Amino acid sequence: MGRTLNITLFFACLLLAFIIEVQAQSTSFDVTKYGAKADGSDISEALLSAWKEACNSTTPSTVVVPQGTFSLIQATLTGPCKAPIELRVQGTIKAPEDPSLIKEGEWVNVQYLDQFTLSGGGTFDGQGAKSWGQNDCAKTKVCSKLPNNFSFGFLNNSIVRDVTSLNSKLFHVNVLECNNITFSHFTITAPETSLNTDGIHIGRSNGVNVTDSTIGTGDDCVSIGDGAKQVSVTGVTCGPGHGISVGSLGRFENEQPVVGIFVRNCTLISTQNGVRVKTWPASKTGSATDMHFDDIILQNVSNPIVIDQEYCPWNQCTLDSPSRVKISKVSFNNVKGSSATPLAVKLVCSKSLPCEGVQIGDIDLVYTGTQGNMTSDCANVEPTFMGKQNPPICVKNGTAQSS
Ligand SMILES: *[C@@H]1O[C@H](CO)[C@@H](O)[C@H](O)[C@H]1NC(C)=O
Ligand SMILES: *[C@@H]1O[C@H](CO)[C@@H](O)[C@H](O)[C@H]1NC(C)=O
Ligand SMILES: *[C@@H]1O[C@H](CO)[C@@H](O)[C@H](O)[C@H]1NC(C)=O
Ligand SMILES: *[C@@H]1O[C@H](CO)[C@@H](O)[C@H](O)[C@H]1NC(C)=O
Ligand SMILES: *[C@@H]1O[C@H](CO)[C@@H](O)[C@H](O)[C@H]1NC(C)=O
Ligand SMILES: *[C@@H]1O[C@H](CO)[C@@H](O)[C@H](O)[C@H]1NC(C)=O
Ligand SMILES: *[C@@H]1O[C@H](CO)[C@@H](O)[C@H](O)[C@H]1NC(C)=O
Ligand SMILES: *[C@@H]1O[C@H](CO)[C@@H](O)[C@H](O)[C@H]1NC(C)=O
Ligand SMILES: CC(=O)N[C@H]1CO[C@H](CO)[C@@H](O)[C@@H]1O
Repeated sequence: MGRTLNITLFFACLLLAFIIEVQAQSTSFDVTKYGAKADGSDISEALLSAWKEACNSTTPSTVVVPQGTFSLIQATLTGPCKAPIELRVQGTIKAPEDPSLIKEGEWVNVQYLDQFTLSGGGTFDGQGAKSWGQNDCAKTKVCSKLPNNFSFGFLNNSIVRDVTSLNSKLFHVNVLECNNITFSHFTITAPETSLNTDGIHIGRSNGVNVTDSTIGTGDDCVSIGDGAKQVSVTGVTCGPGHGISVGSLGRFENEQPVVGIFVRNCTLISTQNGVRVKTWPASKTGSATDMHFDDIILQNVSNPIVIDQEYCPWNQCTLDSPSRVKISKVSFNNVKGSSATPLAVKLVCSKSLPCEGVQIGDIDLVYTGTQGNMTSDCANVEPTFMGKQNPPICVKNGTAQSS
């Protein structure tokens, strides 16, 4: 009996040792062995060669960009690969200053992979400062084709951690058609004046977590587009920028529903909005449901809590007909901090499809300015209330207003 156990134990240990050995044996592919030099010359080819060999490896592999500053014109890293693959960036990778050099789509494209990891503590520098000047597409509707920093497309079970994205030319990160992807300890930095540099944009994906990250940018911190399902944003600090947004929705035909958005324990500092759901008026049909905003701290935020179904920046649309995007099951709970404008809460829903199942829990805001008392603006919504609200929300008398 004891002997059998011993033998079993022996084999178990052997197996464990073997597993540990295999895991540790991630084969390393260093780009400098493929001709990459930290001297300003383009490493596109070296990176691609290292990637192709790593991707063909039948055991887990790691492509390493070591310490140093490397120049990269463009990279498209495509799978499927034969085993899990990691891109470990320890140094800094710089984009060309001139955006016209980036020919096909995004600057760094990672696509069609299962078990991909991006890590290493390094920095991707989009060198966007020059592009922002050229890009006034928010105002003019004419969006020049500037590249995003990153596109993560068609990835399953993947992780992006411990990297920094600096000064992207357009969106920092575009997440499209991914299943189970986590961004953790991810840092995004760009100035408030950089137009349309959304931090992380998530669309048509199922299972996206953004945790313990810091995002400062000129547009939305995290924006959640159509077809986003089961998205968790936790422990994220935003600012400057436009806050955490679902939408805008309803602008295009055949948008997929948004389902299951959980924004928890986030801090927004000096952002234009706090937590927001926005849809276009006179819109195409769509829906957004099961969206929850809990434990949010706001400092000097201009519009702390927003549902806006008349979202129409720069007068690009008419307000004649209402939004046809149905919003339901939304909750705001334990939201506290300071509002930089007196209109602290705006819940303006569609006349043709009023919001349903809106729950308001504890809201504790203070207005830091001098233009009167804090107010709320409500339309086509009848929230249920729990706990305490300051300002009072959707009450016709008292300090709050309703339109
Ligand atoms: C991929 O690896 C196999 C061995 O596992 C090798 O025979 C083949 O040539 C490699 N293909 C490429 C494109 O490197
Ligand atoms: C990702 O998962 C989807 C859904 O299961 C599957 O269709 C697709 O082939 C997977 N992609 C990769 C690269 O494994
Ligand atoms: C995503 O993760 C869930 C839970 O771990 C798993 O059941 C599902 O198969 C994963 N999706 C893909 C496409 O791998
Ligand atoms: C995201 O976080 C939630 C809650 O912490 C967890 O249930 C889920 O499995 C996570 N998804 C991924 C893709 O890691
Ligand atoms: C909330 O997020 C902060 C980071 O902003 C983190 O330090 C803290 O542990 C988180 N708290 C909980 C309860 O998750
Ligand atoms: C408040 O936020 C605005 C941006 O909306 C910023 O310009 C201003 O400096 C901030 N004030 C403080 C005291 O942080
Ligand atoms: C602000 O609220 C206080 C107390 O509710 C009220 O006395 C005062 O008139 C209000 N001020 C303005 C400008 O509405
Ligand atoms: C609300 O105010 C209006 C006039 O401003 C008044 O007629 C009405 O009785 C008030 N309702 C309540 C519930 O105080
Ligand atoms: C150059 C390019 O492909 N830009 C795309 C970046 O991502 C945005 C949003 O997903 C697209 O609208 C652009 O076409």
